[in-house]
Amino acid sequence: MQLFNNPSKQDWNGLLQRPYNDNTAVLQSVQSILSEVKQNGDAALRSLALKFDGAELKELQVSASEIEEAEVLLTTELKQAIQQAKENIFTFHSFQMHKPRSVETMQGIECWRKSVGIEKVGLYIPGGTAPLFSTILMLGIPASIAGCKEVVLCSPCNKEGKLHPAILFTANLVGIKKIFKVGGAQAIAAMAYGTESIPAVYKIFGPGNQYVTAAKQLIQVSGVAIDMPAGPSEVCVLADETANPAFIASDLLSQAEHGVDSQVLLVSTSEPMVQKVLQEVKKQLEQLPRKDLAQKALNNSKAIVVNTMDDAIEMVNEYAAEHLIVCCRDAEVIAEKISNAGSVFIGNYSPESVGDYASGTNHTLPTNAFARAYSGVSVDSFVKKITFQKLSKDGLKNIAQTVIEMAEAEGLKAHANAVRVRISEP
Ligand code: HSO
Ligand code: ZN
Repeated sequence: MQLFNNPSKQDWNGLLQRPYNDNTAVLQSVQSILSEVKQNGDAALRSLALKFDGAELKELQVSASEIEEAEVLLTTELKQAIQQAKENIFTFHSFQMHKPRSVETMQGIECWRKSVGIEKVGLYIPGGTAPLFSTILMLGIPASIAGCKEVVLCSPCNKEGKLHPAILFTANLVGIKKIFKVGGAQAIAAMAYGTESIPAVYKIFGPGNQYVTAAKQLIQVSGVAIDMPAGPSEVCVLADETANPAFIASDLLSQAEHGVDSQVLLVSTSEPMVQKVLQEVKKQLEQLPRKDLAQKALNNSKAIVVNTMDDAIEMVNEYAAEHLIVCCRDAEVIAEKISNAGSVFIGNYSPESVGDYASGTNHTLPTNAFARAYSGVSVDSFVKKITFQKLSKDGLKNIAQTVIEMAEAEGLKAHANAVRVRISEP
């Protein structure tokens, strides 16, 4: 980690930049995969599974017996942990559902808005170096609370044509019936266009590598929505001299172990604290099985010391982290001043990993400074909101002049007439 001491404000912008990633080459190769799947459907998926996953697949869909087998392969402790996480995530997300409330804007004019679940959604769960079955909880639970009727899950299989048992167990636990052994850009294409066995969906969710991300970017032109623009995962820790260096180091490392392109930032008002954290990072890193990955991520990471807490807060708001951990005196007061972040973890006993797995909040969050304008995934992401209105004859009379006046001023006579014909009715 590189240390920066009191950089001038002019340099902040440069310091806080995420590394630029030119993905034009990726977009091109992904485009050809999308066309292949669009044209050849399941046959394309089978040949791509052979090419990229080394698997020869008869059936793309996971069978009921494979799900049963998966359950036996997991320890009781892991199943209980997943169950506990499910309950907490369910509790937190069910609070996001609200009954429609109707309002009378003028006498006789009633308006309301109702959330309706997106009928068909697709979830992408990466395989790769770590099978992120926790993401199934984060997407599958809000989808079911929202009332999505069809939930499709795609994830890449191994050479034996199998998905990780924890993926199958978790998907089954949250009621996902259609699970397919398809990964990468081809999975996104399949869920966007539909194939003989994979239904087309209206919105696609989930993290993935640069191919998956590029595919999600491209399929939007066909009218399929996506959860949010994605970039590598990141954490920012804001710490003063009261923080615990070992705790902070563990948080920085839990982000760094995700992948070589993970982003880690430490902002502090105390240089001695930063020095202690850097020592601790070295020490703890040695114990990690994924230390090579984590080390690479740390090489691109920064620790910045600033003079005042006000500057520190301004800096973390400018960075707009996916995860922000506040380890400071009066952490709660500081957290109130945060205007840009995906999810905030307050105080010394709120590590990011509890939010990653089990406290209840969602871990699908905006990266790459998108937290300035985007929210993380929630039940809202799985619904669209439809507005309704009902006017009585008197209600229409009450608003008639307003509408006629405006319609005529816009030169739209037919609009005015739609009101006139009704109020002039005997
Ligand atoms: N930190 C990741 C989520 C995750 N962590 C899954 C562990 N498993 C992105 O928020
Ligand atoms: Zn994580």
